[in-house]
Amino acid sequence: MAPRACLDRFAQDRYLAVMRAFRFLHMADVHFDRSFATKREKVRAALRDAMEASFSTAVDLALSESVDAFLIAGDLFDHSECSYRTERFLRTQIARLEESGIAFLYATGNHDPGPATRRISWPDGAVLFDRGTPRRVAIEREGRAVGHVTAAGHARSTTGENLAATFPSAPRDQKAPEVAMLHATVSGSLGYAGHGKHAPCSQGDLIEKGYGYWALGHIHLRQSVVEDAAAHYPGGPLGLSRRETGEKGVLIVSLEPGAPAEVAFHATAPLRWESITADLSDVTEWDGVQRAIRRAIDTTLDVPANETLLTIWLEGATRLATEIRHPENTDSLTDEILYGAGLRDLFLETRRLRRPVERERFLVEPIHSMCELVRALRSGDESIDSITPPKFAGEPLDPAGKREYLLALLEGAEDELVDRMWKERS
Ligand SMILES: [Mn+2]
Repeated sequence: MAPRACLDRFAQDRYLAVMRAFRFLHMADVHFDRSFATKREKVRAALRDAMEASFSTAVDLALSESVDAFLIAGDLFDHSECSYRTERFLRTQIARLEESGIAFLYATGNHDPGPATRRISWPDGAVLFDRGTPRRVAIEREGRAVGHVTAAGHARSTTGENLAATFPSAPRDQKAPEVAMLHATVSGSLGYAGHGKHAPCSQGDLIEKGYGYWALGHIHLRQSVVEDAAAHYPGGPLGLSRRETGEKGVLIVSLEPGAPAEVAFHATAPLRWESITADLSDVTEWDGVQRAIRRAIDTTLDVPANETLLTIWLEGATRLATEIRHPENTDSLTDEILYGAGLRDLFLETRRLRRPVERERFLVEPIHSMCELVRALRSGDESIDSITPPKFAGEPLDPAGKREYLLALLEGAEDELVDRMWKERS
């Protein structure tokens, strides 16, 4: 094995030297010093460790892949303060890159705009883009340019202007590839509706500039956003909440002038969030509840339990629905399943549980009219905006976010209504 591996390595180095491929690691949305929303302190500490572990695994990868540059497309920090521990950690990691001649480039995002990053003592070699004006830097390897990166940062926490449109067109007839880096909201990307419109731009804005690759950040869902050009969101190197499920990591990109970018995802996160459902239909006693949940875990979770922070959506109609929803019962059940299954963390979602109801009760007034109203709201026949308060928990929400939230609340509302109103009648 060893001689072959050496030969491959040698061949690869020769290939790089001849073809002048520009190879880099693309990361975004690390959100260092994030406060994680889980009530278990041990889990919060584990997530913090996992964030550093994922970052240092990415640095290991950059070293073993001999990339030319390490790119971070914004939101390296969760907020404008950087903890002592994080600063020390980052400086150590950037020093490891520098020792291997790998350039470190970081463009700020909406969470860590301009002034925040200036408080940190960055190593001399680190290249920061913390202003909104695009700047182009050459990435050199052994004295010659192997690629160029043009990037801009967010100077303030709210940047409503189209920063991508202010980028110069990529210079033509260059021997080395041209890369652009930006923290931006590209319209039409998966999940973009739920995001603040920070540095909004269109896919066309990216295509027309002529770069070989756009290293994007902001949307945490890994994806290629443009069909006719290489423009990618890597997602974060660690899931930050129950909504950010699945493998998390970084992209290794290889780029040659005039050729399509080669983009490979590498998982680096040691912990992950997952979400599954457990059907409790017709379950009538507590043992049955426990068994149904364990069965759902055994049959649908295909990753190691001790690396998983799991959300289980309990579904179906059961006479125990109200009992299960009682916080004390939910907590006891959570603890039992969590330790029994050896999970890292567990959240039981009970909102979709229903009590079994006899359908004829729906036909009795005023229950019937109430249920019709809920149905009309859900189907869009009745405007959901008419029952929407302007703010939720003091925060203004965009219309799409409000609608999504209210529709989630209305899930199973008919059964709930029948259940409550019937009791009042009898
Ligand atoms: Mn962001």
